[in-house]
Amino acid sequence: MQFDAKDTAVRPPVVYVMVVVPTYNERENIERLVPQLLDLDLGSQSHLSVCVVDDNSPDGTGAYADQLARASQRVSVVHRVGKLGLGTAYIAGMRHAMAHGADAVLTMDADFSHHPRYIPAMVAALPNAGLVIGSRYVPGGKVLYPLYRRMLSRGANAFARFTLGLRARDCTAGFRLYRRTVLESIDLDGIFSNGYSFLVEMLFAVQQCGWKVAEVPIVFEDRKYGQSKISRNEILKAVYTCMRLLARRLLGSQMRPNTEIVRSK
Ligand SMILES: Nc1nc2c(ncn2[C@@H]2O[C@H](COP(=O)(O)OP(=O)(O)OP(=O)(O)O)[C@@H](O)[C@H]2O)c(=O)[nH]1
Ligand SMILES: [Mg+2]
Repeated sequence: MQFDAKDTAVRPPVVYVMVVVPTYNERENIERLVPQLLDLDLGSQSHLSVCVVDDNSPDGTGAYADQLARASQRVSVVHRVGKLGLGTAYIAGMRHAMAHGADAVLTMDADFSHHPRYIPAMVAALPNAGLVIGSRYVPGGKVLYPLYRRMLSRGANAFARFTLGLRARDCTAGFRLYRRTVLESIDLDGIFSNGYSFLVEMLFAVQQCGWKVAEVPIVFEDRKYGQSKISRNEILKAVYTCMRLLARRLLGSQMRPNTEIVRSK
C-alpha cells in the first residue's frame, strides 16, 4: 500500500479504545458479549479491543475468556486470585489497558445491562469530554428494572449528587469511557472505595480535576443470565464513601492531579 505522508498528516489519529469487563461468574454472558464487542463498527478512526478481568470465577469464566483470547489477539484476560471487589477489578483493567497503549478505557458490566449498541455513540462523544457516561438519567435514557431497584438507584444518585455536588445526572453508572489522560491525572492508588461506590469516588475525582463529563442516553435492562453480585452492605458502603468524600470537600482538600493536565472545559 502506498504511504502518503501528506495525506495522513491531515487525518485525525486512530483512537485505541480498550473495553474493560470485570467478571465474576459471567460465563454465559461473556460468551455472547465479547463477539458482539469485536463486531462493533466504530469507523476507521477507532480501534477496539477487550480485556476481561476475572476473579477466579467458580463457573469457569476465566478459562473461557482465555479461549477467547487464544482465538483473537484483540482479547486479553487479567486473572486475579479470588473475588477481590469491583473497584480494584476496574483499576486492574485500567492499568492493563494503559500498559497496552490504550488512548481510552471503556468500562462496562458483562451482563448486557450495558448494551454494546451504545458504544459507538459514546466513542463519538469523546472528543468533547474527558469522561463519557452511558447514562440512564438524561433525556432518552431509561431503566427497565423492578421498582425497588429503580428507587435504590435513584436514591443513591440523588444522595451522591447532593452531598458531593456532582453535576452528572447518572453518578453510579459503570458504563463509562475515560480518556487516558483523565486516568493519568487521577491518583488511582488513592481511591479508597472498592465496591460499587468506587464509581462515585472516581466521578468525584474526575470532577475535582476539572474534566468535562458528557452523558449519552442508554436504556438499562435487567440481566437475563447469571446473578447479581450487589449486596445490601454496598448501600452502607456507599453512604460511608459519600460522607468521607464530603468531609474532604468541606475541608477543601482537592485531589491532586499527579500529572500536568490539559483541562477540557
Ligand atoms: N472481577 C470482578 N468482577 C465483579 C465483582 N463483582 C461484580 N463483578 C462484575 O461487575 C459487573 C457488575 O456486577 P453486577 O452483579 O451485574 O452488579 P449490578 O449490575 O449492580 O447488579 P444487577 O443489575 O443486579 O446485575 C458484572 O460484570 C460482574 O460480574 C468482583 O468482585 N470482581
Ligand atoms: Mg448488572
